[in-house]
Order: sequence, then C-alpha cells, then structure tokens
Amino acid sequence: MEEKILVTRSSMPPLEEFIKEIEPLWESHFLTNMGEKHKCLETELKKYLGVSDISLMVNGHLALELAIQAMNLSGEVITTPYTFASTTHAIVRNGLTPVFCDIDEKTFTIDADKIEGLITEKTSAIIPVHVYGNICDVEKIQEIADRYNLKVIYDAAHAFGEEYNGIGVGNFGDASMFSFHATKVFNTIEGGAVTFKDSDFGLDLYRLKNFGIRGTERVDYVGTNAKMNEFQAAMGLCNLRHITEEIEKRRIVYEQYVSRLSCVKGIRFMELQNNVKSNYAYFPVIFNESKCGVSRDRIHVALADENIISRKYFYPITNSFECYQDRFDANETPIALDISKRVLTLPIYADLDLGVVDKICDIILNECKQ
Ligand code: T4K
Repeated sequence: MEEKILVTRSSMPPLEEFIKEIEPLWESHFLTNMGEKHKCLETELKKYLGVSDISLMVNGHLALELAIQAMNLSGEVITTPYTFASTTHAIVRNGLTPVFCDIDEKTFTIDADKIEGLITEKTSAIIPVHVYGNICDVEKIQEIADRYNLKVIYDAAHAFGEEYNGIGVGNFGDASMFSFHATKVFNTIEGGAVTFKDSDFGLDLYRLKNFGIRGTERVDYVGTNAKMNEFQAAMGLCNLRHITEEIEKRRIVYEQYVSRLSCVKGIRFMELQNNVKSNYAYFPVIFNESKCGVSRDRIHVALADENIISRKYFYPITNSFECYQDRFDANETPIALDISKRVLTLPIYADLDLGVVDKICDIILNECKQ
C-alpha cells in the first residue's frame, strides 16, 4: 500500500548525532531537574530567538498555563477562538474568563481594531495567537495594553524563529509561549518555553514549574511539575543545529504550492507578511465554494482517497467546543466561524517531496475544474 502523507512529519536529527548528544547522560545519571542539557538549550535558544530570557517547559500548553499563572491575572482575558484547544483551556484552567475577539480575515490573528470594544473593568490581559506563524498586530495591541494597563501574553506556538522588523517574535508583550511539540517547526519531542524580560516573573515561572519549591526547605506556591527533561533538551540541541536548513526546505514546499495554486479562482492561501521573517509552519487554504465550485470538505475527502491526510486547523473554533456549551456563542466571532468552516491545512514539512506537492495540487485543480 502507498505511504500515507500526513499533514506534517517530525523533523529528526541523524540518529548518530542524537546518540552522541545523550551519551554523557549515561555518565552523569542526571536525567532531569534543569540539568546540563537543559541549561545548554536555554543558552542556545536565547541566542537563536534573540531574547533576553527563557524558561523551558515540558510542553507548550503548560508553558502557557504557567505564564498566565505567574502573571497574577484576574477576571477577564481578551483572546481569539481561532486557535488550538490549548489557548482557551489555559485561560479557563487558570480560573479566568475568556472574552472572544473576532479575527482578521487575511492573517487569521486577533483583529486588533475590535479589542478595545471588549475591554471592561474586569479585563486584566490580552492573549493573542500568532496563527500559522502570522504575526499579530503587535504594535496596536501594545498600544491598547499600555493605555488600559493590561498584560499581554502571546501564544507563539506557531512562530518559532520568526522575526518582525528584524526583532525576534518572543520579545513582544510581557511574555510569549512557544511549543516545541513533535509537529512543530522546531521540536524537543514534547516541549515548550516562555520568553520574557522581567526577572521576577522568570523566578515565579521557575518555581511554579518545580512544585513551587524555593530552596530545599521552603515551598512558596502551589506549583506543578512542568520541567523539561534532559532527553528532550538533547533532542532540541540537535534539532537546533539543523533549523536553518529545515526552514529553507519548508520555504521551497511553500513556494511550490503557491506557484501551482495561484491560478485557481475561489481559493486563497496564507500570504506572507511584509516585515516578517517566516518559518513556513503551515499551509492553510481557504475555499470559497461559490467561486471554486467545491467545498473544503470535498477536497479533504478527495485528498484522503489518495492517502493524503490534510487537517482542518482550526475547526471547530474553541468557543463552540462542547465543553464550553452554553458559556460562549461562536456567532459573536462570525469571521472566525466562517473561516473555520472553509479552511484546510495542506501537508508541509521539510522533507515533503515536491512530487507529492504536485500531486496534492493536481487533485485540488481537478476538483475545482477550472
Ligand atoms: N497553542 C497553539 C496555537 C497550538 O497550535 C498548540 C499545539 C498549543 C498551543 C499547545 O502546544 P503543545 O502543548 O502541544 O506543545 C497537533 C499537536 O499535537 C499540537 O502540538 C499542535 N498545537 C496542533 C496544532 O497539532 P493534533 O491533535 O492535530 O496532533 P496529531 O497527533 O493528530 O498529529 C498531527 C500530525 O502530525 C499527524 O498526522 C502526524 C504528525 N505527527 C504527529 C506526532 C504525534 C508526527 O509527525 N510526529 C508525531 O510524533 O495536534
């Protein structure tokens, strides 16, 4: 049977390189709790991301949960429903109320022009998402946050290594969360991090990810265990050595899609933003059935029939999840709702064969029959 093509495939270093990286662990017997590999990865990531501080975590979700907790927020948080479950859950699991703002049709990120109308006396923060690696309107968001004295935490799960006007994306807002999950541009198997500038906040984060422990005889917070272990950090050190080449290979895949699909009427894809150094994390396509003559769901099935598994990131939107039934109304974010019903993310990863990209485009062109 023909090999299945999935929406992404984890980047992995040569096996010998990973073995060499983990060999010292057999000598030290130190496997976790902020060991040598952990320290080394923090140093390397600070350089690569161009940030002043970073705290590594066991995964991206806990990184976001703890960043919110360490920020001491209360009441309401303005955010987007056009995201992975993690963003909304992290807010709710902190006992906060998400207030959903609609998105910008082109970038799929929070519509900064609609934020101010949602601010109340209870608002304590804005938690936007750099969706698919599209950078939010960081300037406008900061201007609003400053005027209303609000904190800003970016969900930068998709934005590893990106720059806006030459500035590493992890520098915007009060903190940014990155995901290093196996499916991301850069992975530590599972993993994540928070970037920040305030050293007091960093200390709180450090304690929260280690049970709230301060020293060996004192516990300050009801913390959790969100520490990245040495094997994860070793994977990160290896993958980081290859990141430039990996992103370059993604760019070639991205451009092949663009060159083949640009002519199709009634579909549009993510345009690269001016002033942004992209990481080509995802390739979302939005179908306009009345113009291209075929629905998103039909294309999804047509690809699956050929063993090509595309995904509907992000459908459904988080304010329509069953676990939030009766709490939120997805109709209040009509653009996010509409896009979620028309989006399909096509396979993209560094080693994706360009012949497969052509095959995917042929299927779409054939279905659209133009
Ligand atoms: N915020 C945002 C905006 C996010 O997108 C995410 C995660 C988070 C926060 C939370 O970060 P983490 O806590 O995850 O670090 C996947 C990922 O699991 C998830 O990390 C990611 N977003 C989300 C967009 O995609 P699923 O449920 O689609 O995963 P799954 O298992 O169906 O995998 C998708 C495809 O990836 C598979 O078809 C094949 C490939 N794959 C998968 C795994 C597990 C690999 O190539 N290697 C693997 O090890 O959520």
